[in-house]
Amino acid sequence: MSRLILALDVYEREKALEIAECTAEYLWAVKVNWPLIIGSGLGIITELKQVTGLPIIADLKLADIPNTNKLIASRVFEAGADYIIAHGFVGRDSVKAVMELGKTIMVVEMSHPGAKEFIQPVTDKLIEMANELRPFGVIAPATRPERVAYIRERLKPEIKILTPGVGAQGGDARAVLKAGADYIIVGRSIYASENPRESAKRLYEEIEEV
Ligand code: OMP
Repeated sequence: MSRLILALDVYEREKALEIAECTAEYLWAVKVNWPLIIGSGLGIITELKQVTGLPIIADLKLADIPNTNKLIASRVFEAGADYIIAHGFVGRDSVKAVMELGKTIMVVEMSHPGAKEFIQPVTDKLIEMANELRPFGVIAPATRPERVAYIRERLKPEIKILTPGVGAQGGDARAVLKAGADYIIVGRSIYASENPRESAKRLYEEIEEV
């Protein structure tokens, strides 16, 4: 099974469906973020599921009070999302509100340089929270394989690690999988390349034997 997740951060419905369809063979899942939802509406989740037959991850990075998280998550799961990404720093009640409705992925550390300011200092606490709540998985930075190894050592083995930051943000796919990631999340290196299908295939082959 593939360990590649496509971050489909385009606005346009047709473009999104076309890229998803031609890369699906090399993917484990498709991740939908705000740009696509803003550009094409929530129905794109349903359509992507039909076209690819793959799990859909709704990357909303929910970070609100439990009731608002619940109001948002219920509609997004209804639209066909298989997983929702939620922030952990808002507290366990907010994460639980999403987990009660469906499979959840919790952010424990982010991939951009600014993540060092506020998120990385509390990663240990977020790992503890994840170990207690047992979400499907956590988000950790492909840009810092040493942090992925650190998180893997402390996280319950059944909790998956999904890592964005490969390619456009500088992360190396093989290095982060060797450090303990279960999946890599890749956006621009696939959807903004000349040939998205070829780029997805190359990445798929690159990580096949890691
Ligand atoms: P590229 O940098 O274009 O490969 O896209 C990365 C994708 O992963 C985007 O959809 C980001 O919003 C997302 N992402 C990060 O880049 N860093 C994080 O720390 C967390 C995420 C995420 O939750 O997926």
